[in-house]
Amino acid sequence: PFLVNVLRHPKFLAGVLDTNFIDENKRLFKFEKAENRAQKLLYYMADVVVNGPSTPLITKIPPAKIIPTVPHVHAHQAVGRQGVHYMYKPTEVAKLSGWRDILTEQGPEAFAKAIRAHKGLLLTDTTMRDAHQSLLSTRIRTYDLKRIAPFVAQELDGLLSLENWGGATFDVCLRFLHECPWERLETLRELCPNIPFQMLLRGANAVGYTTYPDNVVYKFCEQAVKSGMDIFRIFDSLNYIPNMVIGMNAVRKAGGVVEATVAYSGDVSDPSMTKYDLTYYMDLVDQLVAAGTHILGIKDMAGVLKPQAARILIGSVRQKYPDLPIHVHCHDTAGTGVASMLAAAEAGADIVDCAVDSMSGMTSQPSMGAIISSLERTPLDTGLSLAPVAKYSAYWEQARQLYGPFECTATLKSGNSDIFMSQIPGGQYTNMHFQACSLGLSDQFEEVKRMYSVADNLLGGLIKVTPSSKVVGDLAQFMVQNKLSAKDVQEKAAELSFPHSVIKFMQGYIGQPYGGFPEPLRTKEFEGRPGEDMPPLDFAKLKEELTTQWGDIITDQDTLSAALYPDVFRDYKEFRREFGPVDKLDTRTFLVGPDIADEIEIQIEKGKILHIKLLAQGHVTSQGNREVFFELHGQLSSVAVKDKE
Ligand code: 3PY
Ligand code: ZN
Repeated sequence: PFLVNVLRHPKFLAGVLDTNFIDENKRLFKFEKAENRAQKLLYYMADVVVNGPSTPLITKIPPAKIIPTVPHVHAHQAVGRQGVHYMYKPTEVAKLSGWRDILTEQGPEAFAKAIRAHKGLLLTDTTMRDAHQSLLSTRIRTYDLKRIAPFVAQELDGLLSLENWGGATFDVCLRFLHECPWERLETLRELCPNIPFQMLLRGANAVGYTTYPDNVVYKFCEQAVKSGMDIFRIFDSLNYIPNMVIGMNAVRKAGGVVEATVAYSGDVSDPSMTKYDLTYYMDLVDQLVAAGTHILGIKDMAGVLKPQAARILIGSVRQKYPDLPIHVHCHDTAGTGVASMLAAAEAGADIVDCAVDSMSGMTSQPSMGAIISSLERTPLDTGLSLAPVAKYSAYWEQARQLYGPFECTATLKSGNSDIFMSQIPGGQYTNMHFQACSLGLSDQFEEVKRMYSVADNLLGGLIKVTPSSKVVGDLAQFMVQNKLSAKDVQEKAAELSFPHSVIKFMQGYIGQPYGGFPEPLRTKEFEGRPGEDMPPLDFAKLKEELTTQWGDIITDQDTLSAALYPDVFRDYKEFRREFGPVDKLDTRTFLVGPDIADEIEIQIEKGKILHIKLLAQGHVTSQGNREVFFELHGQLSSVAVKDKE
């Protein structure tokens, strides 16, 4: 079977095999006997059935018993009721075209020029990243992404990009989904070769929450490009340029498209809000242009960029930089998303972000179908038609029901314009709402929202996005829990044991805030860029250590995962060693296990499908084990698991 992978590899097909092939493609040679993997998966299902979910479920909504219908595509389908796997034939790959052709043939500068020269409004689809980060706690699995990816490649090939990686997805993949984020990226790339992929890079924090040594950021970007990433939206949570420049240089060196991004807070249409005014933003834009960004991103993470503010800000950038492609991102928390994106487009934005209809709205991005239809037969017509969008949306409407345990609508029923007061980023808004409301403390959410802006003021009025938003949120919650007013915090600053994130911020660990650190909380330890003095990470040594530790093939991708998230990576490896390739299970089975008599299909590799039926659970033995009976390919198979009850 692994031979088949090798034989289908593009480099192999193109006949450009060299002596480095095995070394660069260790993933292809990484295999374990199918029987072992099958046994581990039975053990996983037995454990979930006996002891409950392996990943914490957030709501009480069960995953629906549904197999989302994949709209028809032309790719060759390996037949399977659930484990549909698509494999393009080389002739089919050749037929696909899209914006990625310009990028791969002519490079980032030409790509940026082509965006600017394009007449209609271009769209980025965030369904595969920010939409589920905001609505479903980032829990969408590769399994469901890869089923729909060929449809997107074929039917939505006019999209400028698919945002499908980065932000919180990297961490959540490893930590909660027990799957490899690199494998996700590489799989999607294979299935969708024609549309550019886009990711969110947190500047010097890469896809983490803290500063890493510079060489980790460089190596991360280099590998991301190798694994198929194209466009990097780079931001810093304080708009601290030195942190962003690290990311920008790393992306440029790796050959990716640099989309340096201004994170937007405040309100440029309100003359009374003076800290983050138009001059502040234009000054940032000047610096990012000078630092050589290919595209300028404007990122409204809380959904507070009102239409009038979009006209002012984007209009000013467009006027000053006629050749600069502008890409705008927002959340629809108040419900102003579509209006703001239309205003941004009219003021000169080239690209705006949206999510497919059934994954749009509220704390997610505004609706793709709404934007497309609003612009039909206008000079900004997107050229995309609603028919495939409707099919794509229908898929996600069904697939979303599998994620009931993470569904934000378990508590959140509508948008809310009070976001203009609190300015909480989309994903954080959903999380905080969950936290308060699932404890039956809806009133407390009102208090936390109010306190969020009080905390923000105490901290000097920050740009709020991961991780600075966490600092503000943690302080707000700390104040609510301890019944502290702003005055209490200021007067008792020396005695209070502030949350860790607040202390780290005050010490300068996430960067320098615009306007400086606020008194009297200031406890700054050092000036300048936090990563400046960090010694480079020795990747060769880490890879060797991991290889010794796991006695296994460790890829460069694994080494990067371990560099970014050492503990999470260790847990991931342990989990997979015990339970096997759980990413191959359909989502319902992964989350809650099969019901008795359910017939499960698991495609553990191309052309190899396991047919499994859960038969019964036995009694607990004196050693505390419980036997679980399955049918595997019609044969009785039993697994004993420790009953943890
Ligand atoms: C992230 O950093 O993950 C974000 O989505 C910020 O908006
Ligand atoms: Zn966002």
